[in-house]
Amino acid sequence: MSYINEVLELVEKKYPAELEFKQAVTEVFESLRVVIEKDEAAYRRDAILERLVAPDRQIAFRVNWVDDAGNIQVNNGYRVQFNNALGPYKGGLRFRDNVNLSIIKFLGFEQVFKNALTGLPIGGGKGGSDFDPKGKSDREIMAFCQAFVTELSRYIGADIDVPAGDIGVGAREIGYMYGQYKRLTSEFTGVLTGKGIPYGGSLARTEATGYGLLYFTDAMLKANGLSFEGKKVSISGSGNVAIYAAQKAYELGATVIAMSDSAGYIVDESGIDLELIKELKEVKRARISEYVTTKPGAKYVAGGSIWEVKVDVALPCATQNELHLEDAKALVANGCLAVAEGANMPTTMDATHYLQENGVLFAPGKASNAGGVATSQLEMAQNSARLKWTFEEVDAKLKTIMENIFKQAHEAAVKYDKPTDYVLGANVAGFEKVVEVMRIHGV
Ligand code: NDP
Ligand code: 2IT
Repeated sequence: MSYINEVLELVEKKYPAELEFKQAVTEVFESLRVVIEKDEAAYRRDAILERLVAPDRQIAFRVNWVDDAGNIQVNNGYRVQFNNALGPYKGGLRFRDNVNLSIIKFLGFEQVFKNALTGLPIGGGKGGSDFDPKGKSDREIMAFCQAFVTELSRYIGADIDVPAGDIGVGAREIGYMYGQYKRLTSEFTGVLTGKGIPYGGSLARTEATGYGLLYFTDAMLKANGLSFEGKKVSISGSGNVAIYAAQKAYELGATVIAMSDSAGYIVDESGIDLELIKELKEVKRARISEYVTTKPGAKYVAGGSIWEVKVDVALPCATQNELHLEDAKALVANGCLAVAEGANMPTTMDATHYLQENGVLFAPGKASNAGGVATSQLEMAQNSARLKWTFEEVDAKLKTIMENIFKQAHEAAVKYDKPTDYVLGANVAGFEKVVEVMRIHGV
């Protein structure tokens, strides 16, 4: 049996219930066949794939906190430190009711290759909790964040493991977690990124994932003789990544006509009013359905799939497995030119294959959404040097990093005779960097 199949079987046997983790491993390993099969004996001898699928360590802990009614609440907390070949573990924290070990492991596994693609010295990790921030008071959020970090603080550090935000974790949560970490340790270091600007955060980190997605996609479109100018765009989600993807899409001359949250989507053919979305989502923490009360010309569809909307470019920026085969068929039927992932693994494998087979340019998240973590590393660099770069400086570095990631994915795809297969290109380019250093470090 081929080495890749052997390790895929091993993963199936060891972790039968970890659906998302198995999906992420399968997707990466299928791309790696072209590389591994050229030199199978050496990869097998060094147990490279077995070592890549087993995190360095995975930490699971209990989080107790007290709600506003005085009741004790109990949640699960996780931090999976996946691989630190290239630098300290780095990756976000997700607070969402569906969080489990499989989701955190898939995110950590992806993060290893994503972080390698940035070219910056960061390893990969991920964490989070099944705590559901929806409907919680500000005090409850603070209480949870403090309890979570009280436990997490044992395992992290500016040179060990540096968490950041992800779904359900933004500037407010990072602020409460940083405050508690500081109280516990007396340290003022870059132990978390995505910090507020007044206490060590980097300018442009808030915008970075969305902007970076657009820089990558713009590079991909241009390499294929296309551009954003005059294009219609749909963006799923209306959180951090989606909002700043939309902002940069407008700057590049496109019109964003559809956005969503987990309850439904809106369509505004005249172009979504982004200031209104920011007010609803960043200030009021309201539902996207409220958009149509201010904009009666727009339409709200409860449930349903945003991918039914006819657009030139689709940007899934919400969550994993949100774009299915049926959605891919609808996009192709409507003449969509490109799909670029702002979220992690938003497109199912069969949907990805369908899009690629039907000539839709496809940007995999581990390449196209790497701008967030890249700018987190720029925040770490500023914290270590105890200085602050301007917005323009950080944004310029981000743009260069994203263009370089596109170049690496493109060149690796060309090398293996599949010039527009950026999934293959990104997986191979990230893998090669991590494996080179794993070998240097020995066992
Ligand atoms: P936010 O919490 O800011 O926003 C998440 C958005 O996605 C919300 O609009 C939310 O809607 C929606 N959403 C969440 N779950 C679902 C679901 N099951 N179905 C439909 N919509 C859903 O998170 P981010 O914007 O930070 O993250 C979005 C994605 O981008 C995630 O996959 C994350 O891993 C990825 N990512 C984030 C980075 C970052 O720097 N923040 C960096 C790289 C990737 P609702 O309000 O209804 O919950
Ligand atoms: O998925 C991701 O890359 C993130 N959530 C950002 C991680 C980070 O450390 O900034």
